[in-house]
Amino acid sequence: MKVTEEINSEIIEYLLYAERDAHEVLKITNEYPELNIEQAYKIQKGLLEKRIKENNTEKVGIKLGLTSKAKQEMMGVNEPIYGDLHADMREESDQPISCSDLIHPKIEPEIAFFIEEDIVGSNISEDDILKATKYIAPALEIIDSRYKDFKFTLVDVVADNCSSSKFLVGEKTLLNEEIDLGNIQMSMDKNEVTVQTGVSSAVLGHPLTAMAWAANLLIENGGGFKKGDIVLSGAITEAVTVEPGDTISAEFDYIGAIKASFSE
Ligand code: 0L1
Ligand code: MG
Repeated sequence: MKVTEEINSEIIEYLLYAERDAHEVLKITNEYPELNIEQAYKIQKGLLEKRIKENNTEKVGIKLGLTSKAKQEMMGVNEPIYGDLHADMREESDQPISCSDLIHPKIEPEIAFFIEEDIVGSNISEDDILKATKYIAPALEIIDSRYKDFKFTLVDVVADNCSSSKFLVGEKTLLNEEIDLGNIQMSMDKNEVTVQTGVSSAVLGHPLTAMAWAANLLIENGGGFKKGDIVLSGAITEAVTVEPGDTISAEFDYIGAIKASFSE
């Protein structure tokens, strides 16, 4: 299918309006069933450029999605996906997050990587990622698909910046040899009841595997991890629904805990 500039702009406006107005919309593949993944990333790129202008914000990092085998199988794909994080998506633990501008938020525990130098070249390895990362931190990502009932195809979700909505990053820990990155146990509570437990190996076997995969694809697509980027490496467990009044806390081996609370 040929995606004209007009269709591109129309889809971008449709998805940005859904986010701005906090209302769910029908997935774009209902109207454009032949859209492919390359076209979806092109739509995502245009959407992110427009979002930056409209919200007077800037890119601060990248998030990886669909990094667990379980979620990939559920969607019938064998690759993760990526989207951007903007400064205005970042929240802090000491301020409740208002649900008034969210549609049907869910939260997931992740490990954040702080990139200290541009990652360039080809065949980026897990070791290259390690060398370029100085700190890691516990993180929570709030995803809020703009699509009705949180249901979509791969193409839909890529165009929608991979459901990105908000994120929180906790205190940084200097990456050191004592941290077994592929075996970080995590426990997440909702209102003081444990709702998810998991281990970092749920992220494609090892978060560095997911990071190296993303670095290579990003470079292939003309981007890449840059000095200063915060990268959310993918959910360790299934996402959990949140609503006003909820408090979520997640505790990780080696790197500590992080909390988020939600208000009307
Ligand atoms: O961050 C994520 O893993 C979400 C990716 C998109 C799929 C979803 O919204 O569940
Ligand atoms: Mg995520």
